[in-house]
Order: sequence, then C-alpha cells, then structure tokens
Amino acid sequence: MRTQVAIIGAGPSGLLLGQLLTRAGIDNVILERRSAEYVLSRIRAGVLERGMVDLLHEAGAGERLAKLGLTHDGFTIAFDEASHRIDIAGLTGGKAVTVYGQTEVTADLMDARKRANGVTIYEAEDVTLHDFDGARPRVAFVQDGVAKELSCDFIAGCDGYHGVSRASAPAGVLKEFERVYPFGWLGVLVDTPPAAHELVYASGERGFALCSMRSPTRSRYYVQVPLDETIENWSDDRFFDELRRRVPAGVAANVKSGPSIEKSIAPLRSFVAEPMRFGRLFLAGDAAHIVPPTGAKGLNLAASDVRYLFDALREHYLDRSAAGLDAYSARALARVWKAERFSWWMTGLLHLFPGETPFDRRVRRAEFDYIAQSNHAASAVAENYVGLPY
Ligand code: RFL
Ligand code: PHB
Repeated sequence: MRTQVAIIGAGPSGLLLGQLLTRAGIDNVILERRSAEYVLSRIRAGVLERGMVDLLHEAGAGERLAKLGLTHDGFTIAFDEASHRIDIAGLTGGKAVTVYGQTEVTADLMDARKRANGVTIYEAEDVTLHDFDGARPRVAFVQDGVAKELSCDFIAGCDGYHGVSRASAPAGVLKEFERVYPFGWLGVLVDTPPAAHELVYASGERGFALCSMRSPTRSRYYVQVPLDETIENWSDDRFFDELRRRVPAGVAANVKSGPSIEKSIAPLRSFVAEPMRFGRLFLAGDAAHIVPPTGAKGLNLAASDVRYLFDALREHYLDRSAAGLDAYSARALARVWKAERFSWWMTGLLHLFPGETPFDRRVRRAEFDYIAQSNHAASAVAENYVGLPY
C-alpha cells in the first residue's frame, strides 16, 4: 500500500488533517487503533475557537456546526460569593467562541471523510513507524490478523498522548516538560437544560466546578475531585448535590439533575514535547502536548497544529517549498506554549490545591478581584480564552 501522507490516529487532529489534505488533492490514509464507535463514544471538549470553526468549514465539515453550534460571547467566573462576567465580545472587538461537542466535530469529520471516499483503517493493531529519518518512511500494522505495510512521503502523528508516534522519536532528541496536578475533573453529561445560558467557572471552599453544555437540552458539568477518587463513589445524586454547593446560589437553583448519560474522571496535566518534527514524522495535537481542560484549549491547539501542518504539506506538494515544513515545529510550539501558560494559570486561579495556605487562597482571591475590577486584566483573560491568532 502507498500514500502521500500516513496519518496515525482518527481523533479530531487526524480526521481534520486528512479532510483538508483530501480536499487539496493530497492522498492520505488514516490508521486508527480503535473502532469508529469507540472513538465517537469519548466525551471530551465542548468549546471551539473561531480558528477551529473556520478550519472545519474549510474541511467541508461545518454544515451541522453552523446550524447547531451555540455562539457564546461571554462566560462567568465565580469566586466564593462573588461573580464576574467576562464580556468576551466587548473586550475583544466582537469575537466569540462556539459551544459544540468534540463528539459532534468527530462525527461531522467522519461523515465528510466518507463522502470524499477517504480511507480510514479502524482497529489497526501494532502500528509501528519506520525510516522517517530518510525519504521513504513506512508504517507497519496488523489488520484483521494480517501484517500490512503502508509506504508514504510523510507520517503525521495524530495519535494522542498515549500514542506510538511520540514514543517513536529517536532517543536523546525529545525534550519533555510536564506538570501533573494533584486533582482531576469528574464530569457528567445529562439530558436536562443547562443551569445558565453561558458557561460558569466556579471556585470555592469545596473546590472547583464548571457548568457547561452541549445544546439547549443537554448539559455538561464538572467538579474537581482528588486524584484517588473513583466514579463508583459518585451516584448521580451525590454529584448534583456537590455541584449545587459549589456554584453561585442563583445558578445552583437552576441545576436540573437527571440520570447521567456519561460519567468519567480525567486527571489534569500540562505537558509539552519538543520538537514536534523528527525528519519526516510530524506530531500534532495531544500527541505533542496536553493542557488541563480549565482554559478549553486542548482541542483548539490540535486545530492550530493541523492548520500549520496542512499549510506546510500543501506548500510542499503544490509549491515545491520546504519552508513550511521546516518552520512547523517552532511555529506550532510558539502558540502551544501560550495556551499552556493560560491553561496553567486558569487552573491555578480556580482550583483548591491540597496543602494550600490561607495566604495562597487570599492571593487567588485578589487575582479574581483584580480581573473583576480591571478591564485590562479581564481583557487578557478574554483574549486568551477566545483564542490567540494563528
Ligand atoms: P485524541 O482525541 O486523543 O485522538 C488520538 C487518536 O489516536 C488513536 N491512537 C492510535 N491509533 C493508531 N495506533 C496507535 N498506536 C494509537 N494510539 C492512539 C486514539 O485511539 C485516538 O482515536 O487526540 P487529538 O486528535 O490530538 O485531539 C485532542 C483532543 O481530543 C483533546 O485535546 C481535547 O479533548 C482536550 N479537551 C478540551 N479541549 C478543548 O479545546 N476544549 C475543551 O473544552 C476541552 N475539554 C478536554 C476537555 C479533554 C478532556 N479529557 C477527558 C482529557 C474536557 C475533558 C474532560
Ligand atoms: C466542556 O464543555 O466539556 C468544557 C467546557 C469548558 C472547559 C472544559 C470543558 O474549559
């Protein structure tokens, strides 16, 4: 088997890159370890920056998003009894984010790929990467028990944090930067109307909570929990009781409980691997970096990587220029680190840290008060939340 770009992973990064390449006439094959159903069952992100929305349209996968995506031009940060709305539009000259689930993004990209007759091999086992230090890389894998090989010009490693691509980087070249947080997010998806019409990030004595949504009839809620917590300990009733105690009273009164459709715990981590290129292997998305979900940046960083990588590959094939490929890692990392900073900062502001001193807590409160009282401080939050320019 032969293709121009072998893409490892059919998450949002891999599907988006594949779709953009296909539309530009660049041949590609996606190898995904899991089944399509499994990929679609992962409930994750919900907030899209404008750059990602534009990219989905460019990929021919923006039709349902344009119809069903919810435009949000503000969100609320609450700290103990106080509450402040970040007027995203007012502070950024009219910009906004779009609330639309990662599951929907994935489904739309899968549909677009099917319509374009793109090749995705699901349940590809034992994927290994070879010879990407030379001109003829190869990817070996097993399909239905049969060993196969895909030869290609380039490999795009879009296989997430636990994937094989980053692990294939030559020893001694890769630098890793990491911060692990001493808590996780317990998330619940429920078919009841959202408690508020915009997102509410709440910090208090009992820890952090977030009220988000997927549609006017479907809500997504999170509460900060210790790392050793298990979902068996959290009945739906316990979850909603805890959520109501952590959000402002006016919001709590509007939290409508119901049977959870999904419930899971995600640990929080900041991580960056440098560089994002090894010869003809390029990393994109969670394969190269992780952010804690507090700033809603993970999926959006996957999109900005794909923007840079797609432009670089198009330049290579259509303009015969290697400039974009050579600049890819530095260009992507410059944006990645700014989102890492913002996500780390917002996590620090809003979470209760085990062992936190009264001084630490007063400083966090002072930071909140500063944002609530200064347009300059609030503008910095809004500018980052809505997404820094590509
Ligand atoms: P993914 O989605 O992990 O996809 C990688 C794919 O690669 C496959 N794979 C392999 N395939 C072949 N061979 C192998 N050896 C393979 N190993 C792995 C996997 O099966 C998978 O299908 O990475 P990608 O595409 O880079 O996308 C990244 C995003 O999924 C991630 O950044 C976001 O979900 C993060 N995130 C959020 N991001 C936002 O921008 N806004 C948010 O509001 C937001 N909320 C969140 C989040 C992540 C969360 N969790 C659970 C980590 C909320 C949560 C709770
Ligand atoms: C979500 O809706 O899942 C969501 C929203 C905002 C975040 C993180 C997750 O910061």
